[in-house]
Amino acid sequence: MISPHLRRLTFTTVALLPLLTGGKCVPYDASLSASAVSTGHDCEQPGVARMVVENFAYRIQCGCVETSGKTCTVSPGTTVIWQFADSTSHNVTAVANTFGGSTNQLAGQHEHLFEEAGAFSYGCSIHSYDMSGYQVVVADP
Ligand SMILES: [Cu+2]
Repeated sequence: MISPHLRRLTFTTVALLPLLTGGKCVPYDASLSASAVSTGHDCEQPGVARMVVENFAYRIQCGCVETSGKTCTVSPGTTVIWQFADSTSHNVTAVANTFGGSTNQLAGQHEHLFEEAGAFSYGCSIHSYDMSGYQVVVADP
């Protein structure tokens, strides 16, 4: 016979399993490397796309049509969130100031609500050699 304690432990594990594995999106988790984070999924919140800034690159996490690369396509009304997670400070700076930008950040996040259709180029003004040519494309689905 299974002890009540063991039964409760088993129940707890089974009950938590869907929470651990069933979500459509993988929210940002600093304990995971970029390669371990799934991409190309809807984010946990509607109307959001997430990028992680690490290894001198902006990587798509969720909410973009694309699963990788320098272009993130979203529909109007999407808030793009950049999570800073590198060992050095970076920023998000819009080319031609089309949507402004962030301060230089080592941690934390920067977000911008994209309401108008268009292509919005951005990069890191500190490391333009490595971190340029990125864009958010806002297009009707
Ligand atoms: Cu940078």
